[in-house]
Amino acid sequence: MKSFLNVQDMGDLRQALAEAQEIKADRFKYDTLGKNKTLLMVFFNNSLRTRLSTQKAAMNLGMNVIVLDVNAGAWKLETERGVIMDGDKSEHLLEAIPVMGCYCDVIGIRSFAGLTDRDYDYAETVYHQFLKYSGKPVFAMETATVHPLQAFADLITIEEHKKSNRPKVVLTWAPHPKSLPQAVPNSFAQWMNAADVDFVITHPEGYELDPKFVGDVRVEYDQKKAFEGADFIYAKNWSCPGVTNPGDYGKILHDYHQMMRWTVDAEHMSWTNNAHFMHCLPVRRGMIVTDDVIEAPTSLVIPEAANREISATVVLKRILQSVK
Ligand code: AN0
Ligand code: CP
Repeated sequence: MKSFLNVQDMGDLRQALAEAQEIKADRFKYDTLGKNKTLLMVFFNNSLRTRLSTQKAAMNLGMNVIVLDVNAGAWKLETERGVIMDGDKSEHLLEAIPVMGCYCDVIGIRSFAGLTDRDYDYAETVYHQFLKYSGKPVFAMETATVHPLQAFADLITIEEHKKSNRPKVVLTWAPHPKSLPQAVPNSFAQWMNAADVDFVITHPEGYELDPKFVGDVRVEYDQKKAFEGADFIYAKNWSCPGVTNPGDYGKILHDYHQMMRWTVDAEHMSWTNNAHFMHCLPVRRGMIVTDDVIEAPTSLVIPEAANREISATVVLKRILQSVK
């Protein structure tokens, strides 16, 4: 595997889940695979889970790890080509990337969405520049539009907790005071579409996700109807994807106080089939979900985070096997 961005890069999901199970049974099974190989993790944004779980995964495989926080200690980077660099940016990404490639064997990138230029974000411009100019295999640690390590960990978690062969999984929008990317819901939808689940999405009108990720999945604007019979509730906020109105890209469409009826509380959970609650974290309590729901025994937020180590170990193992 030379690039990990979409579910297709993973191939057969049954096989991927089998590898996840193998790693979970013995996470050090491939502890010499990464000997003398270096992972460089490049962060353009904050992170707790991705930073720790991906580093742990690399250590499981015997790799060395370098972490670069671009906004804390590196030169300020220009990302656009063709600009006259007379501002506050000292270095261009087009030199920085091949330089980074000199010091490592694999690169993980958290590039995040700018949420101002839809075309720039949805073209995954920064990720593809790394792929093109680093000369190394590259994987997404949440890019502008996708977060596949999260979606893979979520799929592993659903597989471990499902009570029927084809559980009902509901992705629900929930309120948040700041504009957030669509990367998590995009990847979650893409991976659920490829998995053997009954998948439904619910959100207020205007937050339609890009068809490239959701395909023809059922969108139910009535949150209560969507929740009926659900086995898993996956909550997440996202800003306007700008599918029907590109001018609204990255915006919050309504005053969030008006949207608080979308917060997942005990009444919402009572509409379901005693569903598990899921969220990728970090989560704002009282906005996305109430304390009682996230603290309930049916909440899977910590197992999901724990499975980030497993998903990252499988992905890095695949990458190392392909560069050997
Ligand atoms: C980020 C997001 O919504 O994409 C990271 C989630 C993994 N969340 C925040 O910035 C709060
Ligand atoms: N879920 C997740 O990716 O969290 P971080 O942003 O803390 O890495």
